[in-house]
Amino acid sequence: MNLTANQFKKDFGQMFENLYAFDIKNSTPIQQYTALGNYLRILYSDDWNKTNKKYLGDQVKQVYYFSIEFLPGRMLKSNLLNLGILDTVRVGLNDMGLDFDNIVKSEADPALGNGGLGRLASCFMDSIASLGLPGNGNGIRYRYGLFQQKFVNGYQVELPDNWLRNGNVWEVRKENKSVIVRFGGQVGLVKGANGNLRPTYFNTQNILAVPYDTGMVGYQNDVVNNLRLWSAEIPPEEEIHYHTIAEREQVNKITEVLYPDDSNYEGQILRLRQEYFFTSAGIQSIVHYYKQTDLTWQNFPNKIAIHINDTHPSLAIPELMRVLLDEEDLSWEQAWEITKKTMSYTNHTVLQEAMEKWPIDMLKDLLPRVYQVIEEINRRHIDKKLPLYGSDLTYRTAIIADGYVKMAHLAIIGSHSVNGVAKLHTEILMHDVLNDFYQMYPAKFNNKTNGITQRRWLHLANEELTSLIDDKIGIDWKTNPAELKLFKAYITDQATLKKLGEIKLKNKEKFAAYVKNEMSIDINPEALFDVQIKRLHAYKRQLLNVLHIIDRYVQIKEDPSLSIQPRVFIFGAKAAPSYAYAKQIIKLINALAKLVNNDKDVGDKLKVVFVENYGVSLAELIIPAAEVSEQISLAGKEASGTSNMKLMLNGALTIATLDGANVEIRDFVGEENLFLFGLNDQEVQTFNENGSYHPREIYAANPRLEKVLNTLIDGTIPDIETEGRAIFDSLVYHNDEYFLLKDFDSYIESQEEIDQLYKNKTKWNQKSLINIASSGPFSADFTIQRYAEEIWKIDSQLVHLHHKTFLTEPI
Ligand code: 26Q
Repeated sequence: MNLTANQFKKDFGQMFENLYAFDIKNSTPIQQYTALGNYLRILYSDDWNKTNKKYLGDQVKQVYYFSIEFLPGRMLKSNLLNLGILDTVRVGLNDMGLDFDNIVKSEADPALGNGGLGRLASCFMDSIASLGLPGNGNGIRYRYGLFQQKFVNGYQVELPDNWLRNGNVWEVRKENKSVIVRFGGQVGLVKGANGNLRPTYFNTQNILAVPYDTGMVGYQNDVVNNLRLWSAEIPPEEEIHYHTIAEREQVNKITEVLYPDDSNYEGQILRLRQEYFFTSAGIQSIVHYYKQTDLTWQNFPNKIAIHINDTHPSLAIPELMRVLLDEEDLSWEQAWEITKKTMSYTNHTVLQEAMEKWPIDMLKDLLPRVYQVIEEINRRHIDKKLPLYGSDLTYRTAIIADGYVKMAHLAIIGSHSVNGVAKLHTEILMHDVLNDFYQMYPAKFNNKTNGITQRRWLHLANEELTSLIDDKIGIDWKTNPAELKLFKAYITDQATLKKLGEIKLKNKEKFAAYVKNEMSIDINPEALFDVQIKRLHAYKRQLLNVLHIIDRYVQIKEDPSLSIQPRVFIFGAKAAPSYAYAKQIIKLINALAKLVNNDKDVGDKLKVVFVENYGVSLAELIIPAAEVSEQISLAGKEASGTSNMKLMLNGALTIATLDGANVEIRDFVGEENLFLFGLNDQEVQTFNENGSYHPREIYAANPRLEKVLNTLIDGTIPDIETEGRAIFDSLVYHNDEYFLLKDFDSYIESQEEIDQLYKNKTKWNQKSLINIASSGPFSADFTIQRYAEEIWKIDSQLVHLHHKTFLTEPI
């Protein structure tokens, strides 16, 4: 976009006065932010409109990414960057005497997701637009996002996240595109226009789904795609039926708040309502759009791809069937062919407790017609597969069984593609968790290793590192991340290595200032910064990290003159409010932090910082300051992980188990440039199959570990009587489900290697540089290119992309 600083100042100043009717000199940062956001939205509105018109006019195939979570982060800077006016606007605002960083911080960070899955959806939206691909997001406009986390006496307390308090400059309410979503009632048969009987709903509760659209601005390519989030309202014509406040609230409740669980399934009816609400609204809106063309129904899958992000939107399958059968009069066979060709599904977990299944009666009462369709899908599936695979295998794949509707089964049977999110994860799906389906449909299964957008996670989050890379290898890595590998040429360039170290130190100082300001903790920027940032879950093993910290503490207390590499252990994590064990671990970390941070014997040798309210914005501050990336989940449990990629991209060295995408990271960066430890997934499986793991024996035989564990119950760490005992018992007496004791020794050993390496700054910076230079393959641009080519069959609409495939680095 062409814009000079002078033009900007003039237009923006005018815009501000039009909006607020007073001089910008007297304004607050929030007002400045609001005006700037409005200014930008208007600036790209023409491209937004044109992009939309082009897709419709050229009848190009489009993908719709259905996700119950999107976690976009603040959008001001990324829109400025993608519009190509970040520097211009920064200069302009500075000339006007305004504080750009303060304006940026005034934006609420929309936490409309729990963690990895939601953030992935947003990285994908950035890549889809930046590649010029015709793609749309479909989700929920939660009135309240993921809870705000506070620590009170070391315990997690959850507060509502009122992210819309000051409005939302990026969204456009499109009341004219509203649709009705129906719940409950009964199904009857009514004669249709062609004389056939068609199923019809009676006595339903009708909810108005109102879309709010947000532009997804592509990276300097004039493309603006659409993210559509739905909000539930009372239909105006039905106001008369809502007599009490309680009745009205029932409607608002549907899109009131994001469920804060990310790995533990609970069969709550409101959650099911949310799932059907945004799925049905999305399907109806796509069908309306499609009917503007004069294409036949058979052409539907040639023009529309619908992607189901985990099973949460899997009702899209019976819902599309319902619309095609009941409203468009297609035959079952026609509708089923179209549906299967349209739908694709990504699995994000192997944890049994996270697999969605709904009690039959709940689904049947809430969605009677959808349930009939699911029954028929199931009946035909069983009929067809029984003679081919026999009854054991076939019935294990039933959608309806044991009183439940199994959503993963529905998603697999109703899609043409099923993918995992990292090589190992996909292997485990094929050969273990979903093996029954893999036997039936081998061709549906494929891997799409996750990726991250280098624009937000390097360019915006780490501008200093970006300038260094730009200086050395040019700027093409921003559109072709494979070029990051050119940075390897500087592996022996002392000046570059030194600069790398200086940039890291600066980022550490910035984070240290935040910690001082917010938490009144002094951390030494010269210490090693060790980072674990992700949702709190037993399988992710934050507790193993804690055992290592306690081990250091014990050593220092035994010999206060001990010479040891000073480290700051940094945690960021929210726990699901109902996840008691995770909350006990939070309390433990906070209690340990209080103990070590105030112990005179310890001093700078050991600090523990648990930041409150971890989310996208804090990640942008922490990741550039990180030197060690903790990716220590029990092998076989983490589907992919994506913080591993962001940390590597910013020069952190990884300590990892061979889990999730750590496997590919190892492949690309080389075994000598990261620190591997612990059991592999096969070994874990063998222990589990044989029941041959006995943590009590390890406890009894390993005095070093015994000392560490005893601190949980002997009063060394104050104020954790209950939590310390529960955690100790889970490890020593309740069989340590995640093999912490087993992996302890090899983890400690790797951590010692890290300390040794850190002493040699040149070698450390060399490995850091190799990590940065090896992270190109983990760009979401590559991931999305593979989804586009292999699953969605959609093409870039950018002219120059027709001529060359610019992404060259396959995983
Ligand atoms: C389900 C039912 C009811 C309530 C909540 C949920 C629910 C919500 C969110 C279940 C799961 C999630 C989120 C899962 C998630 O974030 N998974 C992560 O996905 C990342 C992207 O693929 C991976 O990198 C991580 O490994 C995986 O844990």
